[in-house]
Amino acid sequence: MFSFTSQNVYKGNAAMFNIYSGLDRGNESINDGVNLQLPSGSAKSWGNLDYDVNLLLADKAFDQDGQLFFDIFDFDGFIGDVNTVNLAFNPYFEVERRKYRFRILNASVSRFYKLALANASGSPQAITQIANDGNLLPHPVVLLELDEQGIAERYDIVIDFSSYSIGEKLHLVNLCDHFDPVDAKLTGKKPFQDLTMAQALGGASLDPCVGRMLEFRVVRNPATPDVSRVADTLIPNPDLSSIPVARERFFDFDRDAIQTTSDPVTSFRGPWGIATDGGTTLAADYGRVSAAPRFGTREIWTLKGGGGWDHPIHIHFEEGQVLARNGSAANVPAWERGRKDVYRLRPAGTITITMQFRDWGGMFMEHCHNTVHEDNAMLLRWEIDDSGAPFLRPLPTPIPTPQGVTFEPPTDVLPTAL
Ligand SMILES: [Cu+2]
Repeated sequence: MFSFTSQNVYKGNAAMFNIYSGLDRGNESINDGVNLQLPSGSAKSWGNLDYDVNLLLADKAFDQDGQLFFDIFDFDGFIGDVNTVNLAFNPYFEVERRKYRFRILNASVSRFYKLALANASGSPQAITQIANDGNLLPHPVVLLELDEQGIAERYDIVIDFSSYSIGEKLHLVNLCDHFDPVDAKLTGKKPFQDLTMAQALGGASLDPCVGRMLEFRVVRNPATPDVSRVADTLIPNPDLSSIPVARERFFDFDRDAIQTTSDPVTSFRGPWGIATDGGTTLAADYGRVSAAPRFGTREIWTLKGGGGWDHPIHIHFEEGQVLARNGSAANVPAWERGRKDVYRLRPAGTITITMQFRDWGGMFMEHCHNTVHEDNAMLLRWEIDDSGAPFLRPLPTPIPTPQGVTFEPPTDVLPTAL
């Protein structure tokens, strides 16, 4: 029974967890040649949150009694008509005239966002993107609007409020429109269009979640000078070019999946599924092993999506570097050149990534993070078991119960996992 992620996320069971390192320490005043001094604060030795703020975005819908409304039977996805930030409706945030880091998580069930910063007159303002998913980028990227942000993607940005006046108001604005004019409804299939700032603020969209979604109020000067900075080099990517490519794999994310197993716990029904290396599109069974890269090796994986959809695909355990979109390295934007773990495929798009499978054996998941697609049943299991010692092969499938976990043999091991 693993098909309740969308409902749990929708109810608010989604959270953020900051991770620090020697370079990214959460203290902006320590200048030791290693610490990047990103906006954060200085009171504590690390992990200051004064100027390092998490923003959890999620759309909701309410019924006539003011209760959260959800439709579990729309397998395209669920789109709400009310934005929340950190689960607050119509929020504002008071800022000082200095730099802030915002860590932005799209914690929606099915909605994509596309954020930009507007000043009081509605003009787009500069944003510096410094991280994508779990890693700082090799270099910061200055943008007037962020890319579309799929479900579970994390974008870290720095906004410098020092050039604005006390009393001024700015807004984070959503430019991503999910209203499908053909079906005349909000659709979870994919973003219908991305609007300009003028269109988004001018009410051109029939999507109620397009437009201003977070207000910044510039209220005072900082008590002490802003010593934070955004260096030209953040964290370079690991160079994998000298590691041979052990194998290439191909995953096709599509509809009309079939199911070949019937385990009452591990096997689930579509309509969504994944085809591995040109095989059948299969609905999720986490007892089935679909791929088994060898420990320590590097592989190249290409992920492909169907035409009417956009799927943000989350690969667990190992982060990848994006090599190409639609077959071309030139299609990979600067803000996707760090290490990632959620990859928007875009409609009928492909994305090619490379990963080295380090540190641990074990079983891992790969799934669409449109959580309605994930629940119905766009998910597969892959594992690092090296065909035997020192690992168990295949790894037994854990069966969680309220009384504890038992284990059973896999229901299926695909030829692509041999
Ligand atoms: Cu999907």
